[in-house]
Amino acid sequence: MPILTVTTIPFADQKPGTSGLRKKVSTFQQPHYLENFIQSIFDSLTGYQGQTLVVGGDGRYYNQQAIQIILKMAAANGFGRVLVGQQGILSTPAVSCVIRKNQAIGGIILSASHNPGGPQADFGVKYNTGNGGPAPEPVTEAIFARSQKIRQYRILNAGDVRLDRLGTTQLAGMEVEVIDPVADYLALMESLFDFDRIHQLLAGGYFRLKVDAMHAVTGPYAQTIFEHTLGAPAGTVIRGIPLEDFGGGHPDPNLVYARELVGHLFGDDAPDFGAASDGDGDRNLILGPHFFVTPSDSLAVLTANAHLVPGYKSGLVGVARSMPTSQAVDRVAARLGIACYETPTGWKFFGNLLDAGKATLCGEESFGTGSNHLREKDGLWAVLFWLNLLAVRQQPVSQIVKEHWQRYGRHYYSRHDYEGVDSDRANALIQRLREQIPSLRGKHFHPYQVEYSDDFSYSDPVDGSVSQNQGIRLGFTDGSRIVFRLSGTGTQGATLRVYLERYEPNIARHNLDSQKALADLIAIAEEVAQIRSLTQRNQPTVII
Ligand code: VG1
Ligand code: CO
Repeated sequence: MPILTVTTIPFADQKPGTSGLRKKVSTFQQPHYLENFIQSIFDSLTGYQGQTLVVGGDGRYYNQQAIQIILKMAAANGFGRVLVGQQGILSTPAVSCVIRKNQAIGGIILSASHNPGGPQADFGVKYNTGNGGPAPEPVTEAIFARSQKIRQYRILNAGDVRLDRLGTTQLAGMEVEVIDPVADYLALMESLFDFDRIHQLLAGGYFRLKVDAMHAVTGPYAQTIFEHTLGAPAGTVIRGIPLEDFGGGHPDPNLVYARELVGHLFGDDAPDFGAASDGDGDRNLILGPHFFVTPSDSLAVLTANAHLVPGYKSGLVGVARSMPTSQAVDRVAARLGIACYETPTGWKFFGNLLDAGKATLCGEESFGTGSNHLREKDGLWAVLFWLNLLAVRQQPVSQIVKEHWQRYGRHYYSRHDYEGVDSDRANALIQRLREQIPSLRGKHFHPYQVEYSDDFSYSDPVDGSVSQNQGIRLGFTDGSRIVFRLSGTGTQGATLRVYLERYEPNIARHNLDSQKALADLIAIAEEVAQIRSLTQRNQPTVII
């Protein structure tokens, strides 16, 4: 089979964002576009000859075509073996798991995560390194730099590889092994959680679970784990079949996009526990009957209860959260006497802390939670962690969270997203805020006073790398915060995210509606940032 060396020219826009390169499908379908980016990944690696690569995706439109291109390029570039999920399916946490288990040099995940799929929608490519985690910034910068100079790529002139059957085939001297996407991941989960106890809970007939896989990658994982292994009845998993366009939905597990599940949990005869995952299976939504657990609270509750779960009963070395995530987990860490790290948004910043043994649990306000079992956030892991807690504590979700607030105080939290804003306007808003930073310090906004304001900068405690301009923070003297930043995962215009947090120690005031509890801070955010006039939007597109 001949190896072709194809002449190409760079595309200017191949800079990875918060989580990989995300563009419209039509952008990826341009001649040479995907090939340039893949060759840029390979060119920025050293010593990949003969090594193992893991490839899989969330099942969205163009997943299988992209995998065929990658297999032929990997063979032409001299990789020794590629492990690929059956039908091209591998969730992001499963890729992390398979890389680690097989000591692969890295993995390529075809996903735009929570972004919609289909011919008119989005596609994405993420590269994960040998530790199983998202490529850190120096690596993504090297890939981008390479993409700006690329002049040729190598690809095999060969027919497609069958991805529907398990087993090994040869592609010009490279082994292609089609693997069961679920098996290794299930084994890892069994090693962390008390499956017998969760089985008793789910098969007992009195506890009802509903899991919304949103027609994305988690369907086969959730069905195997909950229905076939843990005894939950058939029908527990809804929207369980991965579809190329996610059934027209938006696979973002929040109260807006997981509408059907929310309907069940907030309806009459609500199940005892509800959960949803995003497109590539790395995020989670946790619901009890008529009760929503914010992701920031979820991280704090898991940290406080980790000793009840087999995989974590010997203790946590530390925790880490992204900067905009609420400080609820900080209070738990302080009480446990363990370190708490604050990183920029994006899972890639947790990798060094996990590798260095400085953190056990990590989380983000954007419905991502995970631990040192992998180097990715992990949606079903979080669901299993909660089910393990529920099986041990035998209390409703709301009671567990309310008792947590009683012990630690409540962090009211919300994020307001303004999606699809004109990029120039969004950049001008952030620039204007940046200029105001010095003059905001000490300023009074009744009843709050600004204690600090800055543009968050992170120095990695392991490798010393510095990441600047990670979000404008306004911190108030009572611990409340407002954070402004622009999303790095969108494909159209800009998304402004405004994060709001207020601490309430008084138990008598723990049952307010979040938006009401945060009303003063919402007004301050508007006053300081002039969101309405500068974005020309009267209200957020999404409030979570
Ligand atoms: C968003 C979230 C961030 C998350 C990232 C990737 O990034 O805020 O917390 O890590 O998505 O998640 P941004 O830059 O749009 O705010 V995933 O599951 O979409 O790969
Ligand atoms: Co995701």
